[in-house]
Amino acid sequence: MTGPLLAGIETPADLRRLTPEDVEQVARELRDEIVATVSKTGGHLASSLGAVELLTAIHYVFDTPRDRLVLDVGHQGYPHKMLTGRREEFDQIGRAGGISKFLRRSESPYDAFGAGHAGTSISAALGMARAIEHQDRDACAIAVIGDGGMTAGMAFEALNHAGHLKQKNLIVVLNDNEMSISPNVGALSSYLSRKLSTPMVRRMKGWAKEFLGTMPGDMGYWAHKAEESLKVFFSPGLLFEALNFKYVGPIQGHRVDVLLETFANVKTMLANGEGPVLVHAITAKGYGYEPAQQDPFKYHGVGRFDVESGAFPPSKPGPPKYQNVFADTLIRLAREDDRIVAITAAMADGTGLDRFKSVFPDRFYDVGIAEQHAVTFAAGLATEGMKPVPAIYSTFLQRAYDQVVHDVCLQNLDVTFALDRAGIVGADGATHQGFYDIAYLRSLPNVILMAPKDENELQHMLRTAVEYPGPAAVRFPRGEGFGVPLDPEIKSVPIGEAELLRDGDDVAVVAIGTLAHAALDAATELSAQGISAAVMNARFAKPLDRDRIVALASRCRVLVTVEEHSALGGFGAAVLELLAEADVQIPTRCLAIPDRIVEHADPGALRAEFQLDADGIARVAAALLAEHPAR
Ligand SMILES: Cc1ncc(C[n+]2csc(CCOP(=O)(O)OP(=O)(O)O)c2C)c(N)n1
Repeated sequence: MTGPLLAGIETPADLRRLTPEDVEQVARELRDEIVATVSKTGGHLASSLGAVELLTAIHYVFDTPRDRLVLDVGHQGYPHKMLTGRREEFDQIGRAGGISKFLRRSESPYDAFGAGHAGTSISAALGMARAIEHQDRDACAIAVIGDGGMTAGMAFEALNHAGHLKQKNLIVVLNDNEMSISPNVGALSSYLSRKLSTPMVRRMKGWAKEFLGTMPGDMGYWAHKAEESLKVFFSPGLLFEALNFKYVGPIQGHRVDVLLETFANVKTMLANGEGPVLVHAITAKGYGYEPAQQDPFKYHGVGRFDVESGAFPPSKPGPPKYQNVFADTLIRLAREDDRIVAITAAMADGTGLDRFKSVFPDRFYDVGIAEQHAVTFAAGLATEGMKPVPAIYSTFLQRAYDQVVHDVCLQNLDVTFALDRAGIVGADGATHQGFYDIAYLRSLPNVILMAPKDENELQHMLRTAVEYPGPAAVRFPRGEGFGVPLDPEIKSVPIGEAELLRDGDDVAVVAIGTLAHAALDAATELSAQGISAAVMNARFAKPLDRDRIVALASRCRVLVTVEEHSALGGFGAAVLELLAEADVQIPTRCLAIPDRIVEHADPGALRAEFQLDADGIARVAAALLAEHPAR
């Protein structure tokens, strides 16, 4: 269903051959095709629709890829992908072997910088702009960042540095739709908001005129002056001008004519040495597709839907999602203990904490896309005797590593980290995989780290973590639980205690997290082959249950560890360290995510590929046993 103009665009050079009037038509065709395709593939709909005109105009006016275009997060990049030679592959977005939902340098020379996490674009573009200058090339770097992305501390670090350098070939385009995934939060967001700069400024200008009009002499002139300075004072530009940026805006981000003219002017400004420039474009998330524009939150990341009505297929009743069990449990615990407060970094919906917010609005904090601040804010709360629970995806807590080390663990503060999306994430791919948290946490002092085998154990572990007086983390996966019954009473788990789920004496399978279930199924398969397998649910990656693991390893012939985490520095590595230290010699295989980049694919297929399913575990265990028939 590719439109006639779009069909002729293989690269932005083809776009540049069109007339400015045609560019509007290209934008319309892009929008239709994005809606039609995403309705079948799923993906980031509303953000991409909101950036259609912006990205098309940038590719038209600037000479990409010579001029470097850096998109923050990359989730709004679908129009960019379609204009840069990936239209044919677009229906495979997020599928195994298909193009990524975010940006990858390996995917296209037009993806100047890989993305997936928010807040990085200005730093990267500044680095590029600087390199271009070092190498005496004639080009610029353009960062496109949302008002959500702008809440990331890194964005300000970069603005500060760019302003200091007075980087002449740098453009920052602020794509301001007042939305993060949910409505954006923060003082900056209200500062940027038109609500401040229109009716209120008008009222203030009126008062000023009235007041000055009562003054004698040449006050008409001064009234006019005052009006002007009020306009500047309340213009969102002041902040950026103070950081040495030339501020252009606010402009209407869906008017192709306005965008083309503005970017052409900005190009001239750069040529005149007036950079860095910040272009403030006002856009509407979901623009041009009525259902998404009405409810951009619902259409931020979508599955399949019906284009005509905007309706999603009815969700099949299934087991509860981990995030919801987490949030519901936290609500129950918070009813008992008013020291508990919940913190999210712009993921109230994804973490389930929107439920907590509706029950305890005063004990809920959305800090914006600011994981570093979230962690140190939690640390501060903990110093005063509160029990903060930052719920942050495993992949996003990476951003706040030093805060975890320096502010929480070294001070042994009572912070509970709820690490959602730990393990394989599926369509979101490499940037979002939760593969490193065991490694990055277990090396830290004071922290305890657990992973539940199912949603019922998640409840108990959350209580354990909250009651533990120091830093504690619970990692749990994306998606639905197993549908196991949830114990009505939430009991804490003894710290560092593993549980033997099944006894056996040939093979010891020691699993952490939800793969304990696959390990149990593997044991059933092995017993059909006459192999007796014990299955242990380790529960804790730190502290390990030394006694139980050593006892089991001492009486079995081979050992297999299982985890949905990187093999390097993970749970299996911890078990090997323990066995070495305890002088237990046992042939061992560690099943884990291999040391390579794992792209988007179906989670089940990836588990099978890495032998992290029942068949794989059974196969590895049987082969290991065959290699070591006697001990
Ligand atoms: C470090 C980090 N934290 C959280 C996220 C999850 N996330 C993806 S998009 C998004 C909102 C981005 O909002 P904005 O930059 O305004 O773009 P919009 O979707 O509104 O166009 C968030 C919070 C992320 N990608 N990276």
